[in-house]
Amino acid sequence: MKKFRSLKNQNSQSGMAILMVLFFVTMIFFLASEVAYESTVEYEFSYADYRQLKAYQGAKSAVELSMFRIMLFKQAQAQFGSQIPDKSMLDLVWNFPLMWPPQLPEDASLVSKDDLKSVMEDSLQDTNWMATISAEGAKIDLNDLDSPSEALRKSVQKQIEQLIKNRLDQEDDWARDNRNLVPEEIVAHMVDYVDKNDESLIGGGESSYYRESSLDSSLPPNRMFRTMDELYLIPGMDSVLYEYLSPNLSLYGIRAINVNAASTEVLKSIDPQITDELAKEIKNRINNPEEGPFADDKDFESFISRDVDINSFNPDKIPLVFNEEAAFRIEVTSEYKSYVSSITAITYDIDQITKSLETTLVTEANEKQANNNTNNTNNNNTNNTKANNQNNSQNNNQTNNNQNSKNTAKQEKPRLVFWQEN
Ligand SMILES: [Ca+2]
Repeated sequence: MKKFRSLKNQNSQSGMAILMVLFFVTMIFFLASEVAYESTVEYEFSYADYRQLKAYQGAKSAVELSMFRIMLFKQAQAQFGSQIPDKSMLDLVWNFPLMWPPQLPEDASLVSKDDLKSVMEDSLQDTNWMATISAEGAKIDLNDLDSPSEALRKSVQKQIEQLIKNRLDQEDDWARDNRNLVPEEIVAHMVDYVDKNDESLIGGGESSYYRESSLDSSLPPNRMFRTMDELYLIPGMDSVLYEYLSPNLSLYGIRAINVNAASTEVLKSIDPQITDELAKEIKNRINNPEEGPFADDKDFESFISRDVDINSFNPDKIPLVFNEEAAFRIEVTSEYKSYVSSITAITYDIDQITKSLETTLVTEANEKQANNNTNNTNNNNTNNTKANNQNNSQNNNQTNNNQNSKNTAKQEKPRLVFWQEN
């Protein structure tokens, strides 16, 4: 009986042990599957992060490469600019779009294809990207509405007015919907937005035009535009006008217009004498490989003189430049396993732009001085000669300065003034 009881005890103990083992095994399976699930989820998440990061790093390296191309262009311009008959040849260093992996034309030789293959095999770059560089100086700088140069201030004002007038002429439906729109008034609000005073150009206090806006107490801010979207705050602005204006405007202009890179709309805004047809001819001439971009203002004027009265051309004295691009917009889109990253960056040659503005201001001061001299006329010819001599020597100094700056090779990386990631 005692033996039977101990056997029964033994049985129940081993039953308990089996239960315990089963319990632990189940627990371990449960924990293991949980951990496995957690790690799969974490792996998926980190793999997604990894792919996004790869796409982003691809975009960043494409921006670096684009900045390197701009630096090479500046160096080549400083070193060989004066020796090359056609300076625009150097533009090829920056202006063709670059993509990775590189695409060879169909008829490329087998050797080039093999070379490319071996380069790609050696490369650590496994993202696909496309990088374009465009001339930011081909756009009208909105912040020049408050430029220290009166000529530049007035000319930019006139240019934006002309842009809006051209739009009204071209788009009948839009003009019908906006028949009360006065281009001069909208541009006056833009000037009020940036100039330091509180008196509107079209009369009354500036803030009275912002009464309906919920931000009225702080508007206009009397400072430079910080983002293009601030244009939406301007009274009279709508999305149609914004979409039309913004591609032709910039916040990082070069205090002049680069004619060789300007859009049709910007060309037409220089002078109403430039029609759609003439703007098209100008673009054709620039893109024609046999003739190429305009070398200087003489070349440009002789080309347009067939259709335009040169004596009355560019009445607002908009500073025009031809081979002096100093601000570049870099746009990059990179892709890695369906993850996409885009970066827009703008580089700015502050020295060159400062010099360009300085030249405009000196010319303006000289012209004012010359006008004063003419008004004071003949009774003091000696003074006139003296003043003219002074002006000439100032001009000479200016020219020397410009030449010195051209001779100094730009070794440093271009300066970034704008960076946007998407
Ligand atoms: Ca103001």
